[in-house]
Amino acid sequence: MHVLNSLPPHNLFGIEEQDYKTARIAVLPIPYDSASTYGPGSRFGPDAIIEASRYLELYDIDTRSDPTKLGVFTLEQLAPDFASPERMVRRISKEVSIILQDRKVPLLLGGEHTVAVGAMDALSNTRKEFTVLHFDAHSDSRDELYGSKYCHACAMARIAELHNDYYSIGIRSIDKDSAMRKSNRIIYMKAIHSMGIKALAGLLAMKSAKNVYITFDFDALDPSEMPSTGTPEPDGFRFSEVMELFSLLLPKKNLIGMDFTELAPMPGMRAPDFLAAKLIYGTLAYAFAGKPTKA
Ligand SMILES: [Mn+2]
Repeated sequence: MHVLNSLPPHNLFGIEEQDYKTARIAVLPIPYDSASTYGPGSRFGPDAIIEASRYLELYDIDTRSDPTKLGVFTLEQLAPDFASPERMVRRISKEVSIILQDRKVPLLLGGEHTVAVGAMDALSNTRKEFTVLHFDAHSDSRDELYGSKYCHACAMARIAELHNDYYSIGIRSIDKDSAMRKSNRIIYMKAIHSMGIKALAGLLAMKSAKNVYITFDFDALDPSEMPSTGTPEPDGFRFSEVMELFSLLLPKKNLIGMDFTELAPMPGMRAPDFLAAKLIYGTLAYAFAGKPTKA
């Protein structure tokens, strides 16, 4: 039965009629945060993003488009596996493989950053050439933490084992061993401040493959705009800087998948949840709807 005057349905962007068959983007909500160390709560992230996204204006001013017209289908939430993070990663990999076989672009809503490892496992099986663009305050490059190789602080170490074409962008917290390795795959926030967003876009456009995968930890953003993360770190990206970067970079690239992780919503605080939803919307607009219009 259809309720007259109902609120938007509870899916990403509150889309009235979802159709998996024709959808280009498949959204997989993963309420999983079992391996967090400092502040848990990112298991509530997918719900908070979806809730906020229902109230988003779907017309994007900058690209003069409505990216939901691509077809965005929100799948059921993936049940967490509490037995082991390794099994959870395998479960995610299986789901993402199905999405890829169905020729859709996976969009994962975390949950903690570990969920990205599952996506990477599935993508590396496709043998496609692609570059991972990793946005984060933390390098997440520890081999293990507290005896676990599958924790959120080890996500990039695992991803790098599966796929070594990646850039970690916006880093401002790193363990000594990882820093000493002096990887040219790490782009520190300090360097970004001095080169500026346009130069960063140029650098990434040049250095990355045509296909890109975005793994976006919300703590890449400055805590003043994005306080709702388990491990906030000062001096991050502004929302507008990320959008500018994506507007310059993504129209030149082919976005093959993405995950947005580590939003740990704070009760009563709606702005960060809304920002997260809008950032995802903007990513789709620039990646799929085309070039921004001149200001
Ligand atoms: Mn992080």
